Amino acid sequence: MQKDKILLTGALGQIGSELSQTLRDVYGEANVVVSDIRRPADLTIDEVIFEEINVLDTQRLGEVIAKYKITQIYHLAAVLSASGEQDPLFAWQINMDGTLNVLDAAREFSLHKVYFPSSIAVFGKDTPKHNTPQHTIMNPSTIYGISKLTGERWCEYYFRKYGLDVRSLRYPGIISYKTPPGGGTTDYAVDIYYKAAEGKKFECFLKENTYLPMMYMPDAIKATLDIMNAPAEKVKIRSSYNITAMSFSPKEVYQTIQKQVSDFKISYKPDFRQEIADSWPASIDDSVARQDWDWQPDFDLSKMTDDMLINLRKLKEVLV
Ligand code: AKB
Repeated sequence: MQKDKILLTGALGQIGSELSQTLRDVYGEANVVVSDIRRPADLTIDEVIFEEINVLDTQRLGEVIAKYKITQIYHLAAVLSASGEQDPLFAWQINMDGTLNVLDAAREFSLHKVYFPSSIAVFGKDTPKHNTPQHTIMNPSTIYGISKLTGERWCEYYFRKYGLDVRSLRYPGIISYKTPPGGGTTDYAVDIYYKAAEGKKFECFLKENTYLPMMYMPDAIKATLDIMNAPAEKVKIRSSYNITAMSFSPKEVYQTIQKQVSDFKISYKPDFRQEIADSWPASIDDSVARQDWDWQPDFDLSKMTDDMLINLRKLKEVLV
């Protein structure tokens, strides 16, 4: 049997940085090609196979697929919700044209599988806010949400029309101590831990009672590998699956951190991201993913907080 060769686009982002390491551990370093729009200055060449790819450049994408005989793509390159609102046309181009270029290349080169990350941003103000079901009214209001929902529709279309094995998850906010997120509405939930570990005050850009669905990075990586490795007949939804692990507000995560960092201080200064957060679900029903391919998260808010603070403190000691 041919060994899988994996290409990640947008691999230097929050999820890509950790997912690429896990994929390299699982599939072997020689079988994972990491790509992003620019090569990072601090990359040691022998460690990682890195290729510069702008996902808008179809020729370059094809060259890399052919060069390494790629069989699977994890297409992570995207502009997130808050950044997308600053330059909607650019976000649309990267998120939409980039996705279509990847789907089309996957068809042209007969790839085995494609992974497309979607988001809770596909839901909007008309969506039921609590325990948002798998199938419901969507109507997203951000360009990020609109592009992710359209991407989901294209994924299902490519599956039905061309038999392309596309799999996808609607990520909630992802929290990690390794790589910071960039340009999202849920980014506060990462930053708050960094500030607490650094002994600094935290100013939150969302109101204290804004509940959003969230997940710790190890669960996000586990969910991604679980769906990609599930037998094809178990993956019944070919647009994208709801997944979640917890739901909390800024006040609740602050209070959980404060149990360990008693002098930690927070203040609130909501900005344009409040409107985005208000249009998203407060909590998600992921029972379909649990039923279809046995999805089950390991971390809740308190377990994640313990792990985040332990690791951020260790990192701080290393840096001091
Ligand atoms: C964002 O906030 O834009 C992302 C997401 C929920 O997809 N973290």
